[in-house]
Amino acid sequence: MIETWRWFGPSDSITLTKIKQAGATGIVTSLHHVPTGALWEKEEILAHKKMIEGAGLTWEVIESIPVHNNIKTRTGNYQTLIENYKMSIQNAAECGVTTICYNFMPVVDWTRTNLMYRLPNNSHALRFEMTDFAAYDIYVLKREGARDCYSDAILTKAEAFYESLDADTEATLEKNIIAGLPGGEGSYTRETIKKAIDDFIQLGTEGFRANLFAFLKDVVPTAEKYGAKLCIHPDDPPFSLFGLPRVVSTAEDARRILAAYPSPANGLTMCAGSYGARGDNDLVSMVNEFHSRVYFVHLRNVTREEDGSFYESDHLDGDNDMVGLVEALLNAEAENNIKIPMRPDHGHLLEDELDDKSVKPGYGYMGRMKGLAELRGVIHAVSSMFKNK
Ligand code: DNO
Repeated sequence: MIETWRWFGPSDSITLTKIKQAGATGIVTSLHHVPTGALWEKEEILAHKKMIEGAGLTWEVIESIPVHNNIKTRTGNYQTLIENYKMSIQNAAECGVTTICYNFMPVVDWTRTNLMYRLPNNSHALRFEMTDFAAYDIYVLKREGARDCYSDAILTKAEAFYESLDADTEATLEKNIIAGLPGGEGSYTRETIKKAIDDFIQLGTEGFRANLFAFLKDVVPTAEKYGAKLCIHPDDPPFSLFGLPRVVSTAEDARRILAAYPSPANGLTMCAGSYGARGDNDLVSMVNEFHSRVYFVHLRNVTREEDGSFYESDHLDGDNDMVGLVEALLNAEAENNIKIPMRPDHGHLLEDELDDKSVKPGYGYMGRMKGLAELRGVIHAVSSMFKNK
């Protein structure tokens, strides 16, 4: 596997030098300064690549070329945006960056309710708490029909939680949910998110899926022609939020995406933490089934709770079988004669960085370095067991 690290560009306080010292050889990044929907110019791509290579690293994966909401809903200027997307793929591939991650989540990108969930050892993790989300949806956003989306048990807890909520905590909860997290798309106010939810909700699940498949039909031929590999990132979390349709949450969703446009250019990102937030997604069997089309991996673990809530555990802890997953990925590499870029996805906020305001939620240095080191150990151990077989 290729050890990579997500870098947010020249303004990232975790510099390329630090990344190299953490032991990663590859970079995962995007042109974060280019607005969603705009064309990625070759000059910009090459300038970014030069910085990375100047530090002795390689640009392994673009995460992401974001897909504009108008493409997801197929409204407004979506045809122009698709032309830009195709040209961006071509430009990236012609500059030698061929693995492109993207997502097709409606309205909000990855979502958490609590960015400072204290663990027993006093480090902090990211958490999605169903009760808090429901309280926001029902009582703060006051979305029509919101109550129908939750169980009676959650409704009762959400009401009590909302009653106990002070203004500051409510503002933080709102910011966490709708203002956008690092590397995520979409930042909303209460008014703009309501409008976006209305636009997407009326598509329904199959309508939204049809839009994803139409997008694949639009862009996969370009990727194929220029030797690029698209890899769709799953929904995070992998279940409906705000009553919105979700189409990249389960093994069956992934199966349908690959079948919708069977081409080596149409692949998957195995985000272990996203797919793994559902107990019915067996990550090992998913990698075994989709092995030739997994082009990028996020290695992260979660501890799930009964009601759908979860928090991000240590990389080797939690409910997903990380060692089994690494073994399946190494098998996939051997079988297809490829190297798959992996990145330690997120990390806990540790004492040393607690007061550092430049640290992005989930993307500190220490926590990710710890994750990478642990995962590196697993990769080495499992690989050497392969060799000794
Ligand atoms: C969160 C990330 C997401 C991801 C995008 C992919 O940490 O996994 O922001 O990059 O959803 O398009």
